[in-house]
Amino acid sequence: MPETTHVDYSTKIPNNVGLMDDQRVLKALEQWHPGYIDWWMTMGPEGFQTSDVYLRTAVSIDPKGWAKFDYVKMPDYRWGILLAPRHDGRQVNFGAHKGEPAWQEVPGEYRAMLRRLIVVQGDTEPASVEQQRFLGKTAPSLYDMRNLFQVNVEEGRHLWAMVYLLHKYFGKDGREEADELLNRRSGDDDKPRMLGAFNEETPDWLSFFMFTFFTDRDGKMQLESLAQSGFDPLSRTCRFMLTEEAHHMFVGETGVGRAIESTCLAMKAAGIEDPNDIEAVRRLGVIDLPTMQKKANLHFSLSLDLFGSEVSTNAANYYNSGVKGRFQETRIDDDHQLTNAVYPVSKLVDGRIKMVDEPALTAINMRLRDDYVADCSKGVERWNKVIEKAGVNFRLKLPHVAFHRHIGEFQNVKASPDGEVLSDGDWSKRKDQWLPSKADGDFIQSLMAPCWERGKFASWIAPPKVGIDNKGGDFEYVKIHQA
Ligand code: BYC
Ligand code: FE
Ligand code: FE
Repeated sequence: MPETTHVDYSTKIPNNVGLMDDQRVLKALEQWHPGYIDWWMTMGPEGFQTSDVYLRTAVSIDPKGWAKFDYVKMPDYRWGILLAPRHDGRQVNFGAHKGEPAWQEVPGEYRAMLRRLIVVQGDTEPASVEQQRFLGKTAPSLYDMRNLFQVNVEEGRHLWAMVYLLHKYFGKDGREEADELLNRRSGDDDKPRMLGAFNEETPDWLSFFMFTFFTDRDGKMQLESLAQSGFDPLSRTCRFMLTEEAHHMFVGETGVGRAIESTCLAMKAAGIEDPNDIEAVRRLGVIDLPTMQKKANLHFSLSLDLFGSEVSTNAANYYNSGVKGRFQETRIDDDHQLTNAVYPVSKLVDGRIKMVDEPALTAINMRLRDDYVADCSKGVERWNKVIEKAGVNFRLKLPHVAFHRHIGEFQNVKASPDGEVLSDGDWSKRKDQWLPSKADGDFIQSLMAPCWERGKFASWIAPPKVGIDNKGGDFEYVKIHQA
């Protein structure tokens, strides 16, 4: 069967890539499948594998109406391989090969590079599921629990998307990499996940929402850049992943937004005017706004590290080779080769943070990070609208890009959220004002009691404006049958 917009459900692995006629890859994936299920059962959402969850499953790649909703037990979810439609005549749109037909096979000279990018992308997907595996137990509502599980199964599908590329285009070493993707573990001392942020804990629901807002948004930016790839199968698979990614960021933005709303309403009802009166606010069973700011500081800075170094020859090579482009590459008005162009990069010069022009080719990571920061800012402004509307005098803001960094230009400096360079001593004294302290974590943990009654929401989070799939907030999004 040729590639279609319809998804073939007759094979064990739903797909629109004609797996029926590609027995070699079908067999390889069928062999990988039990290991995946084993991973899902041991590292996936703990305690809910037998529950019925109201999930969306992709049934088509038609942008209008690609998903259907129904109750599914997560281990029975139909993880499929879905690529966006092929565009006839698509070209490599940037770099040294600009104007050549897009590649349907992996160019030999870029094989190692492409494999590396696909493995890094693939590694983040199961990592996030591992990080979130205990959260079901403290879900603030059935609605939120369902959203967590929706994100989890889709990250599982994103792993499948990368594993398909490895099996189909990278032969024996691709199969080995696919196996390794099931062997690494988030936070493990011996076999950690590849990128920093994916070895951190997601200890509570506020972190989960911040993670889906900030870190899934890095996912969006990276997928957008890979969707520009001259390697067409990678481009197409990333394009479809992006349709799912929108929901993940929705979960994050509305999750934090609802927590803010609950806090502001409780403050108003109790007549608390000072948002910094943390003790008084916490006594109301809601999370104070300064603590939300600290969590945002943490997750934003960890996510900035995911863009790599501001100045990177790796990034220049990816771009020049045509394997990884810029955000919305084809909409940018320039030569798409960047032979003589420069781009301003924030750097540490003589102990001061300054903008310095660098060759645009080596500043590709910086540019993507700038696009990311702009996207984050818009979301933060929407949170500020919630605060403003409630009449509370407080504003959230993104910390400076030099704050709390572990990768790139600022990894060896200590800076405040305002971008002031600090001595180690000053940093140690003040860091608990800017990052969640142990006491903050303990307080948030104290609010993380499960709230699983239909239509009920934990005190610290407001109900959503609308439910999922036109259902109300009181719909039974998860029928819990605990194992
Ligand atoms: N942690 O030239 P450099 C998602 C390494 S999230 C550890 O500065 P480069 C999702 C780097 O690998 C999106 N190591 O950076 C979200 C290199 O090592 P080698 C995931 C790091 O290579 C939520 C060395 O440092 N997708 O989808 O230009 C839930 C020098 O690297 C880190 C991608 O990331 C780090 N943070 O860029 C679920 C896209 N940063 O090669 C899913 C694919 C750098 O010297 N990946 N290093 O051994 C890439 O495009 C690039 O690998 C990076 C790094 C952007 C990550
Ligand atoms: Fe993903
Ligand atoms: Fe995601």
